[in-house]
Amino acid sequence: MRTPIIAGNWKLHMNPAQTAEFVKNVKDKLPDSNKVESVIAAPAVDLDALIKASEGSNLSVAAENCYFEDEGAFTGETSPKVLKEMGVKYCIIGHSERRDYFHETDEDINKKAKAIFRNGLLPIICCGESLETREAGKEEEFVVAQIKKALDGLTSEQVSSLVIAYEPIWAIGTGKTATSDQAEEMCKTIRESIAKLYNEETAENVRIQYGGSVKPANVKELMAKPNIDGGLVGGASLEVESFLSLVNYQD
Ligand code: G2H
Repeated sequence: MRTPIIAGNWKLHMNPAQTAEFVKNVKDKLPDSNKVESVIAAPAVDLDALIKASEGSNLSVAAENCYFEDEGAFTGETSPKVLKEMGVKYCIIGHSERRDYFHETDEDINKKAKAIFRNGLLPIICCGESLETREAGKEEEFVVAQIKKALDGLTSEQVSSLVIAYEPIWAIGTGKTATSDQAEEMCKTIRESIAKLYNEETAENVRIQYGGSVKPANVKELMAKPNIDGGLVGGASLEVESFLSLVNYQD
C-alpha cells in the first residue's frame, strides 16, 4: 500500500517569519503520517525556519532544488549534503520552471537524483509535457523519455522509494487542471514504464503525484484515481486553510 503524499511547493514565496507562523498554524491539524504524508517544499532560505517550526509534528520538509555536487567552487548553489544535515527529507528536482527558466536538462536531473540518494535524501522528480507536445499527440512518449533519463542508473530499491510528480506544463498556475482522467492516464503510463524499466514490484511501490492547479475543490477527485498517489501543489498550498483541506482531503 502506498501512503498518499500531498506536498506544498511554495516556489519563491514566504520568508522565515511567515514560514514559522504558517507551521505554527498547521502543525497540530495535520493527518497521521501513516494516513497521508504532509510535505512542504520551501525556498532554501526558509528551510531552517521550516525545520525548527515543524519539529515533533507530522510535517516532512522538502527543498525545491539542489546541486549535484556536495561541495566545491559552485557559487550560489545548494548542497544536498547540507540539506541532509539540516534535516530535510525530500528534494524536488526537474520542476518545469527550473527546466524552462534555468535551463536544467534531463542529464542534470539524473545527476541530481543520484546526488540526492548519495546523501540519504529522497527526490520528488517532476515531469510533464507542454501544450504543443500534447496537441501533437506525443505526450506519453515525451514523459516516458523524461522518466527514463531521470532514473538512469538508479536501483530498483531507490526507485521504489522516490516520488514522481506528473505536472503537465499547460496546467501549472493557469487555473487549467488536467481532468482527473487525463492525469490518471499519464500516471498509469508512468507506472507501466517503471514496470518495464524495472519490475512490477518497483512500479507498485513508487508514488506518483499529479501537479498543476490542484486545489481543495479538485483534490478528492484526483486522489480517488488508482494511479494518483498525491499532489504537488503550488498556489493552493500558500494559505493555511487551503493547505489543511488539501492534506486532510480524506476527512
Ligand atoms: C505546479 C504546481 C506546483 P500550481 O508547478 O508544483 O503549481 O499548483 O500553482 O499549478
